[in-house]
Amino acid sequence: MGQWEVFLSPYRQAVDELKIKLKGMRSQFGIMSANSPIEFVTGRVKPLASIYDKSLDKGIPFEPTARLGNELQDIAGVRIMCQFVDDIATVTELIRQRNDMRVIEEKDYITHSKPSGYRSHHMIIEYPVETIQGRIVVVAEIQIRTLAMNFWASIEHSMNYKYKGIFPEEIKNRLQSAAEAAFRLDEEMSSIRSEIQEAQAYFSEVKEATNTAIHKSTDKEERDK
Ligand code: 0O2
Ligand code: 0O2
Repeated sequence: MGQWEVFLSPYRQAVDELKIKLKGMRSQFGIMSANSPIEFVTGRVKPLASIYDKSLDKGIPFEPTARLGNELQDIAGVRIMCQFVDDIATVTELIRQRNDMRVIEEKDYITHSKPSGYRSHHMIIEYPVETIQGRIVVVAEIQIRTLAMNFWASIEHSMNYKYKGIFPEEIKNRLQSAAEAAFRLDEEMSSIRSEIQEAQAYFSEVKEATNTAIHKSTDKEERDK
């Protein structure tokens, strides 16, 4: 196994474990028949080419060392998507209260959006992974954002590839106004939150009742055969 594979292996384990744990929070809300503040969770280990670019930007030697792991805080990254802006505070509080990770820094790009228009709440955590060589504490980044913020960030991220971060003025302005439009959408959705959640609860009750009815009728058919 190459040096980079050995270096990245605890980060891969951290991403896999964090995804399971955060998705687990979502199912726990489901079991309690409560609306989940988590809509979905994704995660990735930063590709080597991006680690290379970022280490160059930050002036850190591109070597698989503890320094690189501590200074590039998003080698392990998970992203939590929420339906409503208020859910972000609920999720951050749930993460702060956990005993299996330690929050070392938070960046509130929701109150203070980036000049690009980017909004998200970032939490930098220390997360211990148990390996055959003992415990390794890795630094990981959790990004928490609404579906609308995620939509904007995904589009802007892919355009960044095309323009390599240097957008023509017109595109830059349009992206900034699109970010504001996404935020207004979040505010509109928040204002009808209770109606939306009632409809969602009704929808899942109907779905569950239909599933139960289908199970009962197929079980009966099986028995009658
Ligand atoms: P399910 O069956 O959709 O409920 P993975 O290893 O597959 O769990 P990975 O490799 O990070 O995760 O995949 P990806 O594509 O990043 O997506 C992770 C989860 O986010 C998957 O759900 C996707 O279905 C879900 N997802 C991605 N985009 C959207 C979206 O726009 N809306 C919603 N609601 N979900 C999305 P699960 O949990 O793996 O399984
Ligand atoms: P990718 O491709 O998403 O993995 P700093 O605090 O400035 O020293 P850093 O790590 O640059 O360090 O911090 P920042 O800006 O808090 O978080 C970086 C990550 O946030 C980025 O990762 C993006 O995922 C996201 N992000 C930050 N600003 C923007 C933005 O303007 N647009 C979009 N789409 N995403 C943003 P990377 O490294 O870009 O990589």
